[in-house]
Amino acid sequence: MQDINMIRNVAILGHGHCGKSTLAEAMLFTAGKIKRQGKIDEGSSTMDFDEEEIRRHLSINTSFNNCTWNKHDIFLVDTPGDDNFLNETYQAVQIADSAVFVVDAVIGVKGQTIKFANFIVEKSLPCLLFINKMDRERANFIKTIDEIKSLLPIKPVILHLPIGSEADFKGFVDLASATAWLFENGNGAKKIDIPEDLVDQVAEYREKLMETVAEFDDELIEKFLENGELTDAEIMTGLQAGTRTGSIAPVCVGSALLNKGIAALLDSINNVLPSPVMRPALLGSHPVTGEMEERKPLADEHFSAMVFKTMADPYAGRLTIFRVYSGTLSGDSFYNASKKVNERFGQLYLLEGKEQRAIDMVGPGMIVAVAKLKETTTGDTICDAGHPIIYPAPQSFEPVISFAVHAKQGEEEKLFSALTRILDEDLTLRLTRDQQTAEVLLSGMGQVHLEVVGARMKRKFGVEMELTLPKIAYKETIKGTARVQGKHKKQSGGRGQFGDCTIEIMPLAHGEGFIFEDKIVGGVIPQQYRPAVEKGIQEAMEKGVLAGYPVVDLKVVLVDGSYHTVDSSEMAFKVAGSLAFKKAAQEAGLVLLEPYTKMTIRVDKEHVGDIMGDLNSRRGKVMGMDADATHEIIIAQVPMAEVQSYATDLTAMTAGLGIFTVSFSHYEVAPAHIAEKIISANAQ
Ligand SMILES: Nc1nc2c(ncn2[C@@H]2O[C@H](COP(=O)(O)OP(=O)(O)OP(=O)(O)O)[C@@H](O)[C@H]2O)c(=O)[nH]1
Ligand SMILES: [Mg+2]
Repeated sequence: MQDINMIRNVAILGHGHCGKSTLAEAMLFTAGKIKRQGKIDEGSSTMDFDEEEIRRHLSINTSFNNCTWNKHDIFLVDTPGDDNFLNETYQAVQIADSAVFVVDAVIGVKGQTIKFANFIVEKSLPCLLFINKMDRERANFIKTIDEIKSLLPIKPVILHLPIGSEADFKGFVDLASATAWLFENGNGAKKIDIPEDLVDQVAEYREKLMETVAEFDDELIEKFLENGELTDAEIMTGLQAGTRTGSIAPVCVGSALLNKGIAALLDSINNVLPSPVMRPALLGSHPVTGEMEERKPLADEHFSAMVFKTMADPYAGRLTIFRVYSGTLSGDSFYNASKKVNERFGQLYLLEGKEQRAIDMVGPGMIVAVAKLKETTTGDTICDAGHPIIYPAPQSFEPVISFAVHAKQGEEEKLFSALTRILDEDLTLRLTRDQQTAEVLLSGMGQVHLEVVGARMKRKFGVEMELTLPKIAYKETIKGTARVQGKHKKQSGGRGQFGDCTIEIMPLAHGEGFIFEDKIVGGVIPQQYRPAVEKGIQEAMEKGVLAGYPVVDLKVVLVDGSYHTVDSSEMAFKVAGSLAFKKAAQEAGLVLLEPYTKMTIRVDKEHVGDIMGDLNSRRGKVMGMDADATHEIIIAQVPMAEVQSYATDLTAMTAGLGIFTVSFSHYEVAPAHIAEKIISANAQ
């Protein structure tokens, strides 16, 4: 078991396409873990190995790898930057000890950048900033730093100052040691004198660095105020203290694609970011007594770990991935405190891109996989049987978009069994059945998310699914009251049919359903036929009168009728009931009810006006406003029909910054012009 002080567990985060996977690749290559630096654009990346990732040139799943740099074991967690896979990123933030936050020097800070920076702050993750793509045209280091300062809840402090930019990006000055480095072919760098034209700037930024880091240590601040200087070692002490408390984020620079600045970044990971031991002890509860307990991130603590991901591996079967928080695990079983069972396991693995490496023992800070567990699922705490503990499961996002799923003829069963297995892997997917429309709905984080699920099922299980916008479950109800006679009479030779009933109908409050009251006196309709009347009414209600949607929330009173000793039958009374109902509903007047969703939309102040205006144009009603530390939260009720593509629309309106949740709220009468459209569409 290696020294835990030498472990770094780092999530790589940042805006979509900013170069996270390329950076992971460059780090693995620089550290000698891989022989060749693969490329996203050539589909040869170690971290984006999934077929869909290769096809789409983006990360879909969090992927894992590790390398050794200067005797430190660095565990890398490469997260997706696209909103469709937001939950993967969110889970990663919850199990990492620190982050490398990548910002693209060309596009700077965008909505999504802010969103991920908020994750880091929310979870108190110490982080380094890496300004990437310095080699690209229009790369602008200082502008990017200014944007970070003004837009992100992270305080940057420049550690590496670039030498040159765009095609001329050739090195950096390490401000902590006041040394300049020129990139060489391969991954090395050569020490040079600080270029003439940078001398003043270096002095200025080094002074800023000292001033900033001195704050985090009483001794340092005293020394700095007295001497106006700190030694290199003192700068490092202050830098570590400030970074590990999340107060500052040291800035490194480079080009992941050209493998420039990567060795220096790895050095900074080792020198500045915390080991698992430096992270706070984790709090959980005893599964039986419920009492709070804590586990220190030490090897000689009782074993505890959090299962944060489950995935289907084509070779290894179901892989369960967990992060160890305390103690060590070897042998062949652990206790699953969440499920209250002992579970046996086989080989322990480290995940290395698409490959797995067998290991014998694991300890704090490590991200580990085991295959083919029976009981354990995502969110479970696994631990030492003698010292059980349950940690709060990582938080997940709720799905925000739903599509109707259709199978190919005859493949329904195959499709749904495949979907069930995919659901096991992906906690942001939901499969539900809409009772009214009889459609099966697949809900997820975005359209691309669901398309990827489709592609994955086709590849893994050889089954195809088609997704369509779901039908909206409108309903109908009545406005007034009516008293109507329904008579069904047929005489065509032989035995005829005769049923006759008079009903009164009246509206009930929303959500009250259907009430049937039998007020027949003197047996004008014999007892045995009366349930048939009710049945006929209910069938007519289900079929709808106005536009084919079920009629709800009304009361029917059966008040009168007549019968024929020979020709009456249950069937005839059912028809009479149905006729009476249709006529009565029309007389009472019908309206269309439409489903409303409840939405909470979290955006920055700047976008609140736009979002409100847009909600208004979607016939939404703002029910209230709230705010958290950094954002405004709009709570609204909006017709379901108006927000079927809200995930895409909100991303467009807020440049990716907005987050929302959506759930069913209630039914409301649709305005006449909307109802007319729906009715005429259904009449065609
Ligand atoms: N010029 C240049 N291009 C880069 C650099 N780093 C990444 N790229 C390119 O940027 C694109 C996106 O790179 P990825 O590594 O997939 O970015 P990512 O952040 O992992 O993307 P997602 O995981 O999809 O969010 C690819 O075309 C890379 O080749 C860089 O330092 N310089
Ligand atoms: Mg990626």
